[in-house]
Amino acid sequence: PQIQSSEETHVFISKLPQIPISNHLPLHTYCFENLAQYPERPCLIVGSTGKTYSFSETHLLCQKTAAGLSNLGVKKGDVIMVLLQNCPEFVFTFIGASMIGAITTTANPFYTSSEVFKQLGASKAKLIITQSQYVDKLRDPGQNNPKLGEDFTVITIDDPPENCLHFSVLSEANENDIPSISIDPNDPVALPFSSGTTGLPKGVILTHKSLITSVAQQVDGENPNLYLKSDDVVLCVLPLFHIYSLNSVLLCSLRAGAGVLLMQKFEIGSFLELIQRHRVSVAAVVPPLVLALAKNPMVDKFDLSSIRVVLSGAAPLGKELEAALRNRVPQAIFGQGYGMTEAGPVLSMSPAFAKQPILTKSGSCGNVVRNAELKVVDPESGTSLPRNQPGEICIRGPQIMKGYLNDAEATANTIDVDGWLHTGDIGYVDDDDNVFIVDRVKELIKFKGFQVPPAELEALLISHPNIADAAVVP
Ligand code: 4UU
Repeated sequence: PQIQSSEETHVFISKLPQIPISNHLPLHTYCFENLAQYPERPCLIVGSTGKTYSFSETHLLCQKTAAGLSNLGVKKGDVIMVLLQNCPEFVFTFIGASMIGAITTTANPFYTSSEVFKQLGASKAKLIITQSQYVDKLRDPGQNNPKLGEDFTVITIDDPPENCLHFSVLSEANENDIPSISIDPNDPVALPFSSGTTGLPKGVILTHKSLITSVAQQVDGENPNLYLKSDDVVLCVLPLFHIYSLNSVLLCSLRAGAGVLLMQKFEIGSFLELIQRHRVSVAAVVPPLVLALAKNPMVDKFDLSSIRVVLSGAAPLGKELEAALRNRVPQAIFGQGYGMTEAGPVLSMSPAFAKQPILTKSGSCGNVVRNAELKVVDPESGTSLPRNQPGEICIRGPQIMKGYLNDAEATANTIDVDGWLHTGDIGYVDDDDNVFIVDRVKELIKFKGFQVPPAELEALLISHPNIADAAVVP
């Protein structure tokens, strides 16, 4: 490969100035840092019941859950698994775990039993928080799988089935029982799983520092890139077990003092009804939801005038669909965010969401976030490319993952010696600093924004006795 001096490297940074970031704090302290300004404002709103938790109630329940986890023997550095649809207990558990220095691995409740056990084994979680309807998946251990009640404990947020505990063991604990521990900014706090650029899903180590940095890059500063206000109601229909919703919806809203409307699943009728009833102002969506909003005839029957921001991400969005959506919710600012679990996750976001908005071009994923560097490299030679030339997007900054869990090789293949994380996405930066994604060089397939690692399908296919070999491509 051609050798480049650093002067020749084309590095792109945000148009917004750098900001000081409080990434020395523990994540929960950072998220609730401004609690005293809005203790009684709604923090979590449960879509299905209308039940609302204020910021102070939410904070107290996180503390109680922290104490409850500690009472059950969860210690600093331990991993717990959250296998839940969106609900308040997800939030109490994730933040509560952070308060005792524990790490949450989030998993999709629709996973098959073997998918859950793979993640359980890799993360070594000893405690699972779930719903009773998913417990059967946890009872069917293969020969070498850990056993419910012996090797791991299960807590359900509803009526606990046999050998399981009820969530009240956590939420009714005494908050004074929280052990005093010290948290280093580089301690892990979240362990989502992602296949990255190749192979099977791996644990992605996100530290207190990485998540605080990513949230701050979005919502902090005099002119936040994603301006959220304490009177905003932010739609949380995307699953919190995926980093997009966990970070850009939940953590950003907690930090900014905005309310979060929790929806368990997407169903067009209740979705529209809840937006109307709770006057949702910020909607974080994925392209299939943009499609529903843009094309479903039911949309006309509801008042969506409260929506001021629509953020789409996790998969490419065509210009035609974007235009159709703009016609449907003309008062809203529309833009994209570009994220990747390993990147903390946000690489770029539309500056149209900023307090002082800058308009972006249709089809773009916005500008690189502040306090970070982005470059585009030739995938063959590794040399960095100037504006308007597509290549592999790389990102560097304190927000990116620490590495993959127990996989130094995959980590080294993703984050190079200079600290650049290679995304496996092909894109370019135009003359106005807009990032455009045009292709993907990694194996990953995306379905509705969810990862489908081809290696996983191949392994499943070749486990069939009549299949000698298989290759899965998008
Ligand atoms: C084209 O999808 C995500 C995270 C998305 C996200 C997070 C916070 C979006 C907005 C936000 O605010 O993570 P993963 O790990 O599931 O998938 C990462 C991959 C990327 O590498 C890219 O291939 O998903 C694809 N992707 C996109 N592609 C993500 N966002 C976009 C996008 N356009 N806007």
